Amino acid sequence: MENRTYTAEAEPGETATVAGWVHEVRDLGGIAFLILRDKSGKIQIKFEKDEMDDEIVETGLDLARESVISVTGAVEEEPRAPTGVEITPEELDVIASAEPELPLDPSGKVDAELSTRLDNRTLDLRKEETKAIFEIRAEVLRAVRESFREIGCTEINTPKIVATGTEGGTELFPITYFGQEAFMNQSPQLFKQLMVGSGLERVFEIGPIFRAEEHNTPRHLNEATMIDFESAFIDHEEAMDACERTLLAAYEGVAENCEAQLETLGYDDFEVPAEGFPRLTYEEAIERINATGELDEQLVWGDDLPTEGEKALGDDVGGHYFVTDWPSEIKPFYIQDHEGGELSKGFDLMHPRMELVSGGQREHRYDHLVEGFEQQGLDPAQFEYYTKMFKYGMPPHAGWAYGVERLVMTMLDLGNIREAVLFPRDRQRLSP
Ligand code: ATP
Ligand code: AMO
Repeated sequence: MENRTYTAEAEPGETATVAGWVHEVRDLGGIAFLILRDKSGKIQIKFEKDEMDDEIVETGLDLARESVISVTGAVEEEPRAPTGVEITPEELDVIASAEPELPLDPSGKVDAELSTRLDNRTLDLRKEETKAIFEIRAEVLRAVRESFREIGCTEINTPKIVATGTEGGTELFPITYFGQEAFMNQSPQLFKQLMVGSGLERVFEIGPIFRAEEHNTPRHLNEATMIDFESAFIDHEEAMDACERTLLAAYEGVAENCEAQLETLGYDDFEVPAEGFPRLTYEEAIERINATGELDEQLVWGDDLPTEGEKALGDDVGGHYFVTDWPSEIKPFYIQDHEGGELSKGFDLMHPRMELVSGGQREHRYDHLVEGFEQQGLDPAQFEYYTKMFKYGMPPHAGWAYGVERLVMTMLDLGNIREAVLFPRDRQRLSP
């Protein structure tokens, strides 16, 4: 509709054509109002029954909520209208009528269960609050892309159908690839590393990853979106700097460009985190967790941090923080060790509620890399497509990956990661 005006842009004094959804119809007897909603907001349509074409009045007042219509008429100032302007229709077209019974109420007056909302995302995203979450998610991705460009990254896309896993064998989804065993990719890890050795040097990817997580939690998905970064000639400390900058860029973008959405979600105190996230070593982290007394059993060196431990430490630190110097044995083969081999150059970025990022300096020395495979019980022969490139000049490099949904979930304090994905994939949910 080329002559369509968004409701928010309808100027008093002009004749405008607006189009959208019937949000509400209120019949007060001699006068009736229809609230029309579109992407930009809402506008009041006034029906003065005695002064208007009977057919328009009848059609307008007969409409079921959520029907799609277009209205042409004079825009006038009206202080009693919700937005201060209203339209008196000269033409009203019913473009698509809706059934009177809706599976959920887009006006938000009646709450719906998350599963009902996920089954009816089209209607759910007609609600201001849900729409705001996805507009903010889009801003996060825009801001992150821009910040990558500022540091000279090239955006890449790597395959999602792969021959090997990288992040642990139990979480792989097997598929059949023309009679050959294949998997859905868990992470672009090996491909992004191959690209730092290429002429590109510094790359990022924003794309889907697939993990056959058996458990059903509020913070795990079976299909998630990862923001992966990898750069030649930097170490784990510099990678943490870039990781922090990326998070700050996302928060700054949202603070600057999503004021209306934040207001819709009720955040009048949205804050960009302060620079300089604390960097705790793994050893300090377990000591501090033990000191909180929140765990039934004290952690010992070599334990992974349990969920309750992460929460206790998060409360103690009170903001984002890195955990560094993890025991080598609990980090993957591609992470480089510190001198001596006991500690790794891997790190995690934590939000007080959960892990947001894993990253580290990578093992770029061919012999050490092959040794690492063997220590993890992996067959280096299966990874030859990857390891062989380490024989032809692989620079030192480091990188990391954010889960987009966890970033948005923690930023907006959402209760469930599924609220940050349009069509989540979990143990129960394969469609829509
Ligand atoms: P990663 O990105 O490495 O997966 P993560 O924060 O998801 O990081 P994992 O290392 O995957 O943590 O481990 C899964 C976490 O989920 C563990 O900390 C475990 O305690 C927790 N977990 C497993 N099953 C459940 C469950 N049913 N309910 C709540 N938490 C669970
Ligand atoms: P990791 O496995 O820690 O690291 O994943 C990186 C980040 O991705 C997010 N994430 C998930 N989000 C939702 N549901 C899931 N099932 C899920 N799994 C992971 C988390 C997590 O911190 N290759 C490394 C990264 C690297 O070293 O560059 C990796 O995949 O926010």
